Amino acid sequence: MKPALKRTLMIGLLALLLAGLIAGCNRGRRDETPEPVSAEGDLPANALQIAAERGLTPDDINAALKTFMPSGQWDEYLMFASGGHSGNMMVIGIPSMRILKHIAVFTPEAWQGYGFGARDIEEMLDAGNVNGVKIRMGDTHHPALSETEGDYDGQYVFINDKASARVAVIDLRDFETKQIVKDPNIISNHGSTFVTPNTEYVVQGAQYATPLGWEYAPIEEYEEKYRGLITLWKFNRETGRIVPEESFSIEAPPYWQDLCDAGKLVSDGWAFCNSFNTEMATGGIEDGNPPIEAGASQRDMDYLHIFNWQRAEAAVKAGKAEMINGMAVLRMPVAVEEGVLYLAPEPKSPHGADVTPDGKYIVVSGKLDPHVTIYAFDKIEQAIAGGNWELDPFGVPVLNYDAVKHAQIELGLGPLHSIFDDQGFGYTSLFLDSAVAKWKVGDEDPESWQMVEKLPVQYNIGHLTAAEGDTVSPDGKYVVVLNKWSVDRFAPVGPLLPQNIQLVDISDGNFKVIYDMAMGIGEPHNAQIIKTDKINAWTAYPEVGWDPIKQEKSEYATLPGEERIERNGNTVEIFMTSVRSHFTPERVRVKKGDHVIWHITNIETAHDATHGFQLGGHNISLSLEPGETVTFELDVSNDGTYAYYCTEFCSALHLEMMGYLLVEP
Ligand code: K7E
Ligand code: CUA
Repeated sequence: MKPALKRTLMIGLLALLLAGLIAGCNRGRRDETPEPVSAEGDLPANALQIAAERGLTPDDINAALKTFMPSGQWDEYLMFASGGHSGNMMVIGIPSMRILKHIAVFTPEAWQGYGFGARDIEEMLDAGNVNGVKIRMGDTHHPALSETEGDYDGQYVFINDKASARVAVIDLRDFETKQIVKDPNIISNHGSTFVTPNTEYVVQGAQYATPLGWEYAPIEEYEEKYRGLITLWKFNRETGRIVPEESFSIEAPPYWQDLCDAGKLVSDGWAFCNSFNTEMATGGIEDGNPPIEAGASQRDMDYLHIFNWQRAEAAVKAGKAEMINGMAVLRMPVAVEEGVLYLAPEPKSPHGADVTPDGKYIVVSGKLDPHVTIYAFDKIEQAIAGGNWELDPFGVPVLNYDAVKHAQIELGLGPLHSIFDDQGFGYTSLFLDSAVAKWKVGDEDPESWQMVEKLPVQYNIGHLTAAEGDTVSPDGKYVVVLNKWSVDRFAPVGPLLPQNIQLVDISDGNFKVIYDMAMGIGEPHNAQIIKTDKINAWTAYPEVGWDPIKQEKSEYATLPGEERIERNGNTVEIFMTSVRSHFTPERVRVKKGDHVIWHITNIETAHDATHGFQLGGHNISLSLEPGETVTFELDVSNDGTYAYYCTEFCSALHLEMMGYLLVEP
């Protein structure tokens, strides 16, 4: 037997042994359930004493009992929260509010080996570069779980980058980012991401208007040259990728499009984006103009954008779009002609537009208006069919407000976003009031839409979300409020404070905050909450030598015994394996000036047997999950002696899991 093969076999055996040990003590969920307490109250004798010593109220005890997660038990729900200007996304268990994962999306993240050398990931991040500028940050706002018939299906999640108008696709088999696409015609998005009911499209509304392609145009020519945009990114569920060639945009007036929601059931085929700054203020306080925030808040009404993506798709297929910077764009006059785009007045500087679970109503919150305004979809259809409109300055029909407005509910100050439960209630965040308003979702009778009660939250709530609360079948049970300010809620940590994410119990008629969670790694804007059992995540990649970006076996997969170093002129290619507690080969010799292509396959298949790889002095950090093959490339410009080592404490001999890169002068 060759010594190399013998060694590999020995290492393999050792790995198996260790894997067995780990599997033996790690069965996931608690499998031996101790006898639970009975309802008659056989609590430990000191329970009340502990509560008294800690100064807990009955409400506190109730909250603790509802959120405590016994060791080894799983949360019932997973919340996918944006990370705001951290550029990433978080997965949080509910009701425990434990952070389970920080998913790297737009911003490099060393722990996950994301954006520190791994070649496929660098290429994916580079697809989001703008005009040759390497973009390695983002501002994520609205995660959207993939849907089937208007219900979350647990397969994918999408999220936007507001700063550079990009959209990312994350595969929920491994919770990793697979694709980043850049809109070629806008530079900021906000009404993004939202999916159509079968994830045919990922919807993206723009925000700050620019000329299409963000080319230069004097700001004095704002009305002529600047434009808004709504993009429908076509999603292919089989490949798990957005298909830019089958995607298209709808040109819109240079109002600042804001949040969007897709119609569902009766309103399937339509989508709704509100907008602000229909004043078309552009600031210029230096030139004696009103400041932007005042200029953009002068009118009593802004415009809800109502568009039909199915008609738009048909018009694009019929060749009615124009290619602009490589993207099919339905220009405004065509969109109007084809019955794709309408507007409806909405009060005043609105923020959220949310469709009720039955798809019949659209709820709009005006930031500077104490009401939510409810539009009935059938009234919108009637107004469109009856031509009940006037034209805006860009020739887009503005439906008659009184004809489409169905009801208004006065909720309080600064309404932003709305979400729904399973008992026929809506919940709206009130930013200025620092409260959540609970209201009755009514019916055809406008009087049936009624305010119920208000819950103070701490403080200045932005979005709120509920268990499956924006699907066709909300679950109720929990609302999570994402507060912008925490002020005095947590121990001081310097001037930059965490946000305060609060869990609200809405089960059985309750309406109470039961958990405060300090969110110290980003400013989550929106979040979605899915039943944990809808997720079918892998515990290891399906085959050893897996390429997670392509989701297939890698051509560089290296199995035990196949490890080697190949030299071809100045290019050195390394085929390495990792297994507890060993990288093979252990010595890599190259010469200064060589180009190194380095593949590493983690040949482990055991649950949780991840290795990391960092190479000092070269900015290389990889995460090698069980079965994964990763490639990085390096121009070795400095001679010297460098250590590479495993960064995951994977075994008792983890510290010994290292090797030397010897760069000869
Ligand atoms: Cu912060 Cu939806 Cu971006 Cu409201 S958005 S809060
Ligand atoms: Cu592998 Cu530590």
